[in-house]
Amino acid sequence: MKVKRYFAANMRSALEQVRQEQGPDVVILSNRKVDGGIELLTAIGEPDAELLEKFTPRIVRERAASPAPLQMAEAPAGDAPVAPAAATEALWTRQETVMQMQREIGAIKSLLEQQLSGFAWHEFNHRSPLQARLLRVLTQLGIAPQLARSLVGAVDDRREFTAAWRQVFAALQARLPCLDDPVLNHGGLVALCGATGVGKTTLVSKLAGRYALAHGNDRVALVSTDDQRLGAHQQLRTFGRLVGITVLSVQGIDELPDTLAELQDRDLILLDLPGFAPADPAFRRTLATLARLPGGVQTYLTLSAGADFHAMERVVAAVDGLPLAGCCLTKLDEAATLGPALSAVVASRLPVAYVTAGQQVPDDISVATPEHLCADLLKMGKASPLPVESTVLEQAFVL
Ligand SMILES: Nc1nc2c(ncn2[C@@H]2O[C@H](COP(=O)(O)OP(=O)(O)OP(=O)(O)O)[C@@H](O)[C@H]2O)c(=O)[nH]1
Ligand SMILES: [Mg+2]
Repeated sequence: MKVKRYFAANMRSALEQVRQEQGPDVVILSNRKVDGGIELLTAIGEPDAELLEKFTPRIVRERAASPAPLQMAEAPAGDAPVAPAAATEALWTRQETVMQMQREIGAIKSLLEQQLSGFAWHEFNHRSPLQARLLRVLTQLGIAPQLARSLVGAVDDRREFTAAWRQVFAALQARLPCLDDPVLNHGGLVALCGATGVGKTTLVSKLAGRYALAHGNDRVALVSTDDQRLGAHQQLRTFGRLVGITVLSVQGIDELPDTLAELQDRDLILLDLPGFAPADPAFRRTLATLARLPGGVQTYLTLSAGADFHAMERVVAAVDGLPLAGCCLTKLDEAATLGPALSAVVASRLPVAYVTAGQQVPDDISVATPEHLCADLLKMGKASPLPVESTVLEQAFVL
């Protein structure tokens, strides 16, 4: 009995391939969707006793021993030879074995992919040395592979390195639009959302403090909607008492309209939201409810620059399609590199409003500009360049 793997763009052509090569007696062990198409595992030939024993599912043996009848793959009685039909059913139902084979095939596949990406990277180095060098520098700065490749892809390989680097740098700046101090300049109803602990409450406090300094304490109010974290309301109330800013709290987002009605005379109302895990459906629900508030709310996504790119990518995916006004980057002082955060910002397509680099309220906040973001990226990259392993570059190249 011979096991073989087939790959095709869709099920129809996969089956056609199998039929042409192996005829009608072939057994399909498994089918699954893989990148770019369908993968089939087939078996053909005389039933192999050892293989059959291996493939015969435990469930069949257990059911044969119990009174429960089994329609699909009844174990053969006595010493009767295994009928091809029974073998076929057994092969179909032997999930554990098939899964083991799939795992092994997967391991071989990723080994092959690794080797191929190694070849591809060496080929690329040889063919486009300038682009390869630029890709290496961007990777050292922590720029995510997809963004690095798209920035480098636009460079003419005949350029001299410094000119090419300037082009890449300018292209990165152009992909980081920023907002000109929207909260201080326009006031309104503003909310900060994001994952837990990224610095939302600290940032709303900084924004409230700055607004109070510029326009007066009585022009601004804070509303704590965080009924998740113990002491969250209290934390904001204590801050409000210290600096003389009104702080109200609600027990749920549904109470907001009544509370906001009490604050109609304020030019700026800041909402402190609870932190959410990106996969939590309450995250999107809360933002959708906020978007329906009368008068509209400007919601900013808060990203901690200290988080890794994949964590930020998940948050960005979770807010996809929601009407956000922009984003803010926090904890720049804690981050070793700004590359992952800037890559997440580009992926989010959200303009950046503010950045924070310290815990001091209200001082440690500044208005974001593309020039400052890119200058910080370089400064941090020079201070602690990321080690660039060749496998990282090879993988970046194939992504
Ligand atoms: N180093 C540094 N720490 C910060 C910064 N911003 C906030 N923090 C600290 O990060 C911690 C969490 O800040 P919070 O503002 O409570 O974070 P949060 O997003 O409101 O947290 P949850 O409400 O629990 O989701 C606090 O210790 C802050 O002082 C920053 O820019 N730099
Ligand atoms: Mg908070």
